Amino acid sequence: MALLKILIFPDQRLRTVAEDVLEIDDEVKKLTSDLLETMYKGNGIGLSATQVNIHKKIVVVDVSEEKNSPLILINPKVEILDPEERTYSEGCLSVPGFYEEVKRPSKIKITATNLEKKEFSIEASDLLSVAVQHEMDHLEGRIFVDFLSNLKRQRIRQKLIKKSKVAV
Ligand code: QAP
Ligand code: CO
Repeated sequence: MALLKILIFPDQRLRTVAEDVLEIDDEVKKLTSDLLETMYKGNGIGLSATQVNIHKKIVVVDVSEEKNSPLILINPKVEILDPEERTYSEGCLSVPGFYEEVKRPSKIKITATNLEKKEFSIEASDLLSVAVQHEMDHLEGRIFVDFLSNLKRQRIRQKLIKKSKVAV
């Protein structure tokens, strides 16, 4: 297992569109395990491969209280079951220290492949639905700050740029 370095907004590499995983091999298995370790270490509930500069369609999510229910989604696809939007305060390990309200469809159906190469589908609402939509956005190069006003996004951008200059 290894901790991975997370790209911080406005790093342009977060805008890369991920490619399909063609084969679930040892490299993919190692990556999912490293993603989970990195997510748990950062007290996150979701992390995408994009955020660690690996541009493959892999996300991990764990919305359980005990942090013992990892969900691994390879080549995930989403279908909206209830388009009525719900507002949730979202954060992101790539946007540390900022939480803002985002509206998304409330209920979705996710179809993905697991590490056993089996396709599976689950229905999600509430936090799981938000987390999966947020993580799948990363695979398309989208970040939750894209849903905010230009002013809010620019403020977050400037603050994170300043912080990265003093931190290193
Ligand atoms: C996406 O985000 C998410 O700012 C996952 O200082 C978040 O795990 C979906 C985190 C909320 C739905 C609701 C953020 C950790 C973790 C921070 C995360 C921070 C430390 C964010
Ligand atoms: Co995120």
